[in-house]
Amino acid sequence: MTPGQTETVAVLAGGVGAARFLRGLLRVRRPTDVTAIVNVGDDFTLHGLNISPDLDTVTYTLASVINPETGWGRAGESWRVLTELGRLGGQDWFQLGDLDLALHLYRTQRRSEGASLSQVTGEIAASFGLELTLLPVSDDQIQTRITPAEPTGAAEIDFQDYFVAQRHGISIRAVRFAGIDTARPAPGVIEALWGSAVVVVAPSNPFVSIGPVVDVPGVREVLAQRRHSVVAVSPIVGGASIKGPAGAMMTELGHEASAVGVARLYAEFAGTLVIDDADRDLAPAVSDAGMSPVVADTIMSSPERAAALARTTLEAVSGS
Ligand code: FO1
Repeated sequence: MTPGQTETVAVLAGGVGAARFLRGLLRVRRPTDVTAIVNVGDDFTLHGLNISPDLDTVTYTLASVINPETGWGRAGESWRVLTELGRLGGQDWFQLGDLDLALHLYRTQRRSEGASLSQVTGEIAASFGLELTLLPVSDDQIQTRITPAEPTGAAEIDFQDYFVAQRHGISIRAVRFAGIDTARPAPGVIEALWGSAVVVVAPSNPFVSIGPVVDVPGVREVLAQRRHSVVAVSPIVGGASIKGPAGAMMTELGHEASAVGVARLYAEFAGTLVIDDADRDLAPAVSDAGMSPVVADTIMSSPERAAALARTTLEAVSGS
């Protein structure tokens, strides 16, 4: 460890759960000591616009402009464009509000000028006054693709078709990240993973949020080499996910929907797992799966509770 490194934290992040964890973390760490490395497997193009839902959820949450009811999109949003689009018979299944649309227009324009996703992400974060380092895991395209359990005509569907259009209400058989084999970590990702005192795997969906981050070539390898200082927070509490389909997905993909199932997925690259008070009895089985369990309140119903969880998470591996 080098001087100045003791406080630094890298966080592997999906959307809503990770954003709330990061909001808590920024109460106990200086923003300039934090790097968030965010999933881009959910990214897609709609109306010709480049949309990066997880990056935007993290940005809006940390900028305190997030819609608190949905956990995505802007607070105080208006919907004039979407309403008119619906009247025209356009695609209105994915709710893009007027303020949110401005961000997608900006990102798309900058990308068409040749800016990378990480450059644009930095510009957007700075425009909101954010001081942490916010990075997409890769500037290359990675697309999460879902195979439904029952053939629906299409063998595979896009992630947002599964998640939003079908309200993740169908059983799935497989998840694949198209393009990931040749994707390169974005500038700064590997450096942050090596250079931070602690790496946190946020309480995000292990398959569709953390999967497309750790499967980018090079990422899992770095984590595995320093797994003693990698700590994950279980997104599964009492056998179900706090939000979204993670619990159902674990069962459908042949895993145990519990903190123990999470431990079996993460043990190769993370040494410690924070599990909820409600799962206290699972601590010995988490240990048997190869991760040191730490029991804490993981329900981030307020920024204060999220800050307490962040502090416990960091202490679990650094004693800080
Ligand atoms: N999720 C929904 O369930 N319905 C939506 O209409 C929707 C719109 C949307 C717009 C912008 C954005 O950044 C996110 C949005 N999300 C919506 C959330 C998002 O698609 C998913 O939560 C993530 O991709 C999963 O992490």
